[in-house]
Amino acid sequence: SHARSLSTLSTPTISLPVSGTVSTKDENQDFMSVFPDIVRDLTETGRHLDIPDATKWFEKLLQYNVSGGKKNRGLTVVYAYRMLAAKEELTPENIRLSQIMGWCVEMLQAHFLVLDDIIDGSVSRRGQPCWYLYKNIGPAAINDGLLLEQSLYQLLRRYFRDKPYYACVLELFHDTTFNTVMGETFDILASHFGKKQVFEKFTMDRYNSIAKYKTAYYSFILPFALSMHMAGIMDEESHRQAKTILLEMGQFYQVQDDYLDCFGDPEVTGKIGTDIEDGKCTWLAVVALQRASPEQKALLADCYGSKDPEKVAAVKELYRQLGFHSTFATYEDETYNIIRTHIQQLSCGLPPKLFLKFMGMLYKRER
Ligand code: DMA
Ligand code: MG
Ligand code: MG
Repeated sequence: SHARSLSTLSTPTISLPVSGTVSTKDENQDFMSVFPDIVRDLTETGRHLDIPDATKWFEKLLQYNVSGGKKNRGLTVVYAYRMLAAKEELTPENIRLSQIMGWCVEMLQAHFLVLDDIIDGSVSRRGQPCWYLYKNIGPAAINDGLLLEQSLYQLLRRYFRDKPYYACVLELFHDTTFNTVMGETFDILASHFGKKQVFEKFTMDRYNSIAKYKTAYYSFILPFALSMHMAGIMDEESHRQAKTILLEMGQFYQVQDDYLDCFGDPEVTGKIGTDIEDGKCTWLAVVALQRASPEQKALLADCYGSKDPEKVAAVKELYRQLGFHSTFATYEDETYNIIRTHIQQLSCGLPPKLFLKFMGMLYKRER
């Protein structure tokens, strides 16, 4: 077995992170410096050289979609690995492997985003047009989403097939993808995309399930679980305790995402919100329905899920009237404190400091 005692966890010195990210500038640059090699691995290593147009397209796809985000999910893998692995395991080769694993998570994310933006009819992502709008690719971008997904498995095989944790990691990626896609399904079924309102589905329970499946698994549980496997931490109790906290963090993160969709600054978030237009079951919509008077509910029924800019503005105005700026601020403070308390109650030997660091990064995020 590759399990080892958690009492031997090393505690690296922590330098100050760049604001809004999980890592220091150096760690970020280190991580970025691996990306060109990954692109080369996927596009130049003797494969598909007989179909050069496709290879060229693939390279553009990777450049456009994989490396331009906050990279928090990928950096999480590296950061957590550094903190969890035994000191003697922290060789340059192993750190590099954790960076490649981090890029695999970023590729999974790129794959979801390319497809999610088609589904949601979004226009911008990470400060540039959504990929399906690039050169008017349109629905052909579905194929590109599949390409991004498959490339991560090519990388995993290339770098990890001889590792004892290879099978676990493959299963993790597959299960995570399944959960995320089921989450997108549940999200889509609760939205109405121009159909008549079905507000009965807008409950907090449903909302929490959407956030759990579409966001928490791939954004939080996956990166931590990968680093734990790489560090040889296999015991179920540690994975269970980590998962409980990471689910809470994922839901917290999605509430923020919903708030930023409506009230964030697109210059900072890099994306223009579409949740009201799409009639999404968001945290804002669920809370608004809990509080709305009959007249306000009628306004929502009329305006929510419409592409008409005046109706969208009316919904935002209603959110303001219902006091959403302070409701959200209170939610954010309270939830931040609750999750911190749960982190401090970890009893399996995983270092609370690791999780607290991520909470600090999420709190009051603007992008
Ligand atoms: C995104 O949910 C979920 C996945 C799996 C990408 P979302 O549509 O709220 O995300 P965004 O606001 O980034 O489009
Ligand atoms: Mg979306
Ligand atoms: Mg969103």
